[in-house]
Amino acid sequence: MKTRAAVAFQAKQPLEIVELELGGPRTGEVLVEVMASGICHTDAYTLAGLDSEGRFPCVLGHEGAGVVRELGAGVTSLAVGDHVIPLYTPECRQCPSCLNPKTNLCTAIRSTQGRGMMPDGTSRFSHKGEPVWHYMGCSTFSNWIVLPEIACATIDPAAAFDTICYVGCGVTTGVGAVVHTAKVEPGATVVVFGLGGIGLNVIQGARMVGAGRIVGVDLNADKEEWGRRFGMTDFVNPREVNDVVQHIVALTGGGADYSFDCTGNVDVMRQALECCHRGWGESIIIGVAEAGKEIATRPFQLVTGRVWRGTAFGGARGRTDVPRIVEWVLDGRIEVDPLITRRLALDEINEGFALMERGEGIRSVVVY
Ligand code: NAD
Ligand code: AHE
Ligand code: ZN
Repeated sequence: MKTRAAVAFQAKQPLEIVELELGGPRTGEVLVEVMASGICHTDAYTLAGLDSEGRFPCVLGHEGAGVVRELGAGVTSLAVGDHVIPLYTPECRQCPSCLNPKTNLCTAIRSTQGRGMMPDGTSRFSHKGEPVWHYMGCSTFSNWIVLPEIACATIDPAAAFDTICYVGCGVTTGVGAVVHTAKVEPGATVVVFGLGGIGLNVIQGARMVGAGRIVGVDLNADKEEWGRRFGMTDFVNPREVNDVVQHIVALTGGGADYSFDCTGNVDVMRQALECCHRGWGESIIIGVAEAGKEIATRPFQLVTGRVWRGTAFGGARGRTDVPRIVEWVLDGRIEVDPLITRRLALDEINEGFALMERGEGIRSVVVY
C-alpha cells in the first residue's frame, strides 16, 4: 500500500513529504493508521546527525497514537479498531529484562530496531524501489506503519489522538521518571534542569506524587511561567546566578533529594548530580547526549552518597504502564492539552522542528 510520510533523506536537511510504499503486517505484526504524532527533541537530535544509531533515509517520529487496521498472522492481543500508542520500548513479557523487575528495557527486538529494521531484518518502507529505514521501531511521521504486536499499548478510546500521542514519549518519560525511576516521596525536594516537553512532565509528575519543593532551572526565562503553571515552586535561570550548584544547594537547604536532567547537556548533568544532597540525593539523567559525549564528576560526589541513574521511557513498561498513564490524563491527574502549543498538518512538520529549535512553545503535534 501507499503511505504519506515525512522522510529524512539525510541528516541536517528538512524533511520531505513523499508517498512511500509500505509492506503489510507479517506474523506477529499489525498495520496501524497513525492519527497524530508529537515532535520530540530526540527526533531533532537524530535529524541533526548526533545519534550514533541514526540511519538515513528514514521516517522519524516516535510519539504517536493511532488505530489498528489489520492484523498479521498469530496476533492475539490486539483487534482491528483498537486505539494504540506505538512503543519504542516494547514489552514482550518474556525476555530476561521483561522478567526482571529492575528494568523496563525489553530486549526482544532492540537490535533490529536500532538498525532501522522490523524484527525480521527488513524495512517495510521503500521509495522508488530503495529502502527507507524505520526509526525507534515507530516512524510515526508516516500516516501508516507496521508495528510488532509487542510494541503496541492498547489505550482507552475516549482519549483524543492529538493529545494522547504525547504519552508515547514525553509524558511517560517525565512522569515515569518521577514515579518509576526515582520513586519520589511526598514532601521531597526535586530539582528539574530543562523545562521543555520532558522537564514540565517531570514537574507535573512531582506535583502529582506530592513533592514539597519543586525547583526548575532553565536558560530560557519564558519557561518560568510554564514551570509555575505545572507546580514548580522556585525558578533558577543559570544566567542570573554565579554558580548554579551552590545557588541550588543554598536554596534547598543542603541540596535536592532528587534532580533530573532534561537537557541532554553533559555539563548540566554534572550540575544536576552535584546539586543533590550529600548522603542520599539521587540524580536521574533523562536527556540524550550526542554521540561521543561523556559525563564527568569527582568520585567524591558518589563516595559521599549521591547516586547517578538514568532512565529511558520513564522506566515504564509500555503495555502495562502506558494505559494507566492515559487514565491519569483522562481523570485530570496529569494535564497534557495545555502543553501542546501547536498542531500542524504533515506538510508543515518542518515548522514544528523550527519552533523547538527556537525554544518557542512546548510540544508540536502533527495531526493526520
Ligand atoms: P526541549 O527542547 O523541549 O527542552 C529542553 C529544555 O532545556 C529547553 O527549555 C531549554 O531551554 C533547556 N536547556 C537547554 N540548555 C540548558 C542549560 N544549559 N541549562 C538549563 N536549561 C537548558 O526538549 P525535550 O523534548 O524536553 O527533551 C529534553 C531531552 O530529553 C532531550 O535530550 C531528549 O532527547 C531527551 N529525551 C529522553 C528520553 C528518555 O527516554 N531518556 C525521552 C524523551 C526525550
Ligand atoms: N540512539 C541513541 C540512544 C538514544 C536514547 O537513549 N534513546 C532513549 C529514548 S529517547 C526518546 O525520546 C532510549 O529509549 N534509550 C534506551 C535504548 O535502548 O535506546 C544512541 O546513543 O545510540
Ligand atoms: Zn522522545
